[in-house]
Amino acid sequence: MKVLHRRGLLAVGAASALAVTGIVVLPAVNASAASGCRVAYTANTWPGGFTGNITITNLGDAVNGWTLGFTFPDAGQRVGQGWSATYSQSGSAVTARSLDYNGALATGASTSIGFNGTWTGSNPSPATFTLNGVTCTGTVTNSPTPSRTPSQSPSASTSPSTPTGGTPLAANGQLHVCGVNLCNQNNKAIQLRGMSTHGIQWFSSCVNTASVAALADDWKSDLLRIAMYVQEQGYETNPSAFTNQVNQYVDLAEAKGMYAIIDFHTLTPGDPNYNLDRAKTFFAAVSARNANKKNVIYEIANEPNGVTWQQIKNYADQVIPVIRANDPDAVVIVGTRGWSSLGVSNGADENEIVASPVNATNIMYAFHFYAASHKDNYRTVVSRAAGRLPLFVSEFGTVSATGGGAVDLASSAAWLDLLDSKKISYANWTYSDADESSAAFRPGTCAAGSYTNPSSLSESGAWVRGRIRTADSF
Ligand code: IDC
Repeated sequence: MKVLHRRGLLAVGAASALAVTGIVVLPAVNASAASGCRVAYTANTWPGGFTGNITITNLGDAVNGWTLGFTFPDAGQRVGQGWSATYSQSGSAVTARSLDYNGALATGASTSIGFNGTWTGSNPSPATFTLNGVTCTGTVTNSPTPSRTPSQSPSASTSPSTPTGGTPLAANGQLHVCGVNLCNQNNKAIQLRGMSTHGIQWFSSCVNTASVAALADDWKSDLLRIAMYVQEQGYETNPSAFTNQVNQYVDLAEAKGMYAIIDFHTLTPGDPNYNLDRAKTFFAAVSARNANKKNVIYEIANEPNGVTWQQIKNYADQVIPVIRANDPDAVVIVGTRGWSSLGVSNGADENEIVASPVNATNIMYAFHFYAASHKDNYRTVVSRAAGRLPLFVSEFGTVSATGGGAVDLASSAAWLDLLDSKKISYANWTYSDADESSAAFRPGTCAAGSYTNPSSLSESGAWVRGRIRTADSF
């Protein structure tokens, strides 16, 4: 069992003071064919602590893997040690994900989970239970299967502003930069949350109709970043083939209503000007081909390193007009110094960009982080820079900057909470089954095509999926 938030481990033996028992049945938002659930919640509550027991009954079609969502009255009630599920909490919203052994629930089947918690303020009575995004009313609803369910998060299921259908692309249309934010066609500031491919020269087996469908429908992702390496057996070895491959992935994302970032994945050498001619050729081709699509965002240089901001700016000032000539309204992401750290990894910060911005409108600046390597000093800069520059976290990892090592969930949560609070969009490295801890899937998943099997997810993938599939507020 993994416990994400270990605050307040409690002695269960203290649970003698007060017993509260209740069955919670709440109003419905239903979304898929034959769905429905019933939740029975009982608790022992005493000053400052409580034990919650939840029995989930699946009334709809059989599920293979489930996510239970519920909300506390406010953020004063915290889930501590839990059992029979993987718990995470964001504000008042709690998510419990099934484990390997209890994820399969046939029609009518039940399973029980529980946790110890702490509370201040309001009594810790959870409300609005959802199972795989469908509110548990105790009844079954049959409805046509939509391409996406409207809501996965308990907090959002109570929010009237949440859209009740459609894809991210249908809801938002052509995007543009508005002040420091990304705005949709209604001029509303939005946040896109999604995944990055691994290098498409290595992991094309992980990008196909089924995997992209899983990303849209199971992960509720808004976004697919297409990481086209330029070196390392990438674009430079066969420009037309890689251009075609990228375009094909743009179409896969569009067909599922997701945005697509075309990432010109420069890494080594770190000076993007080394690839300036290739960039002009590539972006001329993809911007002409995709000019009429609304789902494309261009990222012109993944991670500049070993260069000054002026060299990056010089590159951007030459590549952006090539894109604009064909696709004038598309958002463009510009990499920043020090592996897109806003310069922090080189002892600088956003001031050098503010002092000398790229000569173009409708652009955002890339910030990348790896949660186990980049912590408070980076967060301080991002928090401040977010009020000064339009930022897009086009790549982040839950692990170290090597792409491996231990998953750091505490730092990852601190990061995503910050990004959520600033409406900064993000893509996680990687939607692949690479044999490294940053990959969302376990090795062998892509060959097997088992993208929606919960046991295919890595530790990182399970956690990131839980974050991404909460409801959007478009
Ligand atoms: C890593 C991959 C790894 C590959 C390596 C070299 O995870 O499998 O061998 O690149 O190409 C970045 C880069 C991204 C890195 C990633 C992890 O944008 O290409 O991927 N990372 O090291 N910046 C910071 C970390």
